[in-house]
Amino acid sequence: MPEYARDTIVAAATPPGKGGIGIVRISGDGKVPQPRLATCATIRNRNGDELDSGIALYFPGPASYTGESVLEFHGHGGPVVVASVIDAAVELGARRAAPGEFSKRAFLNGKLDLVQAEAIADLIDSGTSQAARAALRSLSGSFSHAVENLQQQLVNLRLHVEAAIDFPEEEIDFLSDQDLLRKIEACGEAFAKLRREVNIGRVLRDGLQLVIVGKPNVGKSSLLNLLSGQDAAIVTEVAGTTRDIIRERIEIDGLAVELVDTAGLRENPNRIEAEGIRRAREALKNADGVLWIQDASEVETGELDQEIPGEIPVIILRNKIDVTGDTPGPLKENPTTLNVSARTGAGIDDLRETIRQLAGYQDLGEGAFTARRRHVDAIVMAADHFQRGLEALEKNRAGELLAEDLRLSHEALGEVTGSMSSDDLLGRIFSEFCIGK
Ligand SMILES: Nc1nc2c(ncn2[C@@H]2O[C@H](COP(=O)(O)OP(=O)(O)OP(=O)(O)O)[C@@H](O)[C@H]2O)c(=O)[nH]1
Ligand SMILES: [Mg+2]
Repeated sequence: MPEYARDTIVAAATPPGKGGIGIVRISGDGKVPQPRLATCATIRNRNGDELDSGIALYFPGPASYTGESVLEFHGHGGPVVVASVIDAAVELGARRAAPGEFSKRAFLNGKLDLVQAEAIADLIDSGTSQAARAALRSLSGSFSHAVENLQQQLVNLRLHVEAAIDFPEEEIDFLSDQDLLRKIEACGEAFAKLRREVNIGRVLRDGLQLVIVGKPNVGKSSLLNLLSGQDAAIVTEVAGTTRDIIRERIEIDGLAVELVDTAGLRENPNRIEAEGIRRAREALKNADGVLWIQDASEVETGELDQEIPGEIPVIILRNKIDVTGDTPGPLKENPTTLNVSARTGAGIDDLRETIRQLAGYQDLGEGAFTARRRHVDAIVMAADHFQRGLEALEKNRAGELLAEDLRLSHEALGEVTGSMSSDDLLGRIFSEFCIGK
């Protein structure tokens, strides 16, 4: 685990600006009031000049947020007062804390793992009540436990394999070892479950990014406007109206959704439209789902299929059914197809329901926790190593290769909780925190 300089740091723990109270937090060493007792205090600078009066709270380490001794001064919440208290602490030898430095110390002192530290930032940033609840669950360790359980399973599996390799004089047939096969199967299931949960967790944190695509004039911008309840995008009967990417954040039952309206995809566009189409393709790469709008009154040629990356779920919307007279709502599955009208709003409630299902989080109910893309990446990498190990076992009966892949898989999971982490990664994570947290 990386080391850090154990100097004393200071920062305002309350936001800049005016407020009822302003809290200055100091972490390090020093002479202090009675532990965990609100003590009336006057803050003076080195010359004895009075700066503010309020309450001092002392948390002796290691039972504190950072794991070090922490002193908090709760004074008046004005930017000048707070700054003068911080200046006085700096005069006395404290250093101004970098963003997230208190949380980073908490991590380095083993008070929190990385997932929990990130959950603090996510809780502060959460945009919906669902996201806040899920961040709290990550903070309380639900996510970390799931990762650690899987790591433990991988270790058991590896011990099993290595014990077998250690007796090379015996002919080992891994594939007929029922106990081993059971352990492998359990790991595979745990990976599948964790991947599902972490994908949902990422959507809860970042919102579901839905990209609206289709040919020009099919009603993409009309749908964006309808779902967002705003006149966000220009709608005209001219094909090729939208050129820029237009993003609107909406909420469906506590689920944050970012709708992305794009230029209609077609052959031989003019130059401006061509740039819009390039951007539409770019947006598709980061999509969690695609709303593919078709004109119900026209025959769809289906060439858009090639534009949409294979693994992204697609909802096909046959729009303008007010013209064709089709029945609104679900038409078929695989791919999910719905009849709608962006003009009358017919079938739009069914669309909302379909989007909710796409996010999948209601299946998890109270179990959902927040996750970040870096967690998803690490878990996918761990699952890939595991898979590769299994293939080696099946193809070459190579226990050694499996053991090595299990080790790599375990290591990749360690990046999630931070048991394996670099200074670089920590720097990136904590620099996104606010100062004073
Ligand atoms: N009758 C009917 N007309 C619709 C419906 N949805 C959109 N339109 C009309 O279709 C035309 C094109 O709508 P837009 O929302 O601009 O379509 P678009 O797909 O964003 O078009 P581009 O930005 O040019 O690619 C407009 O005249 C809309 O009023 C619908 O459900 N029913
Ligand atoms: Mg448009």
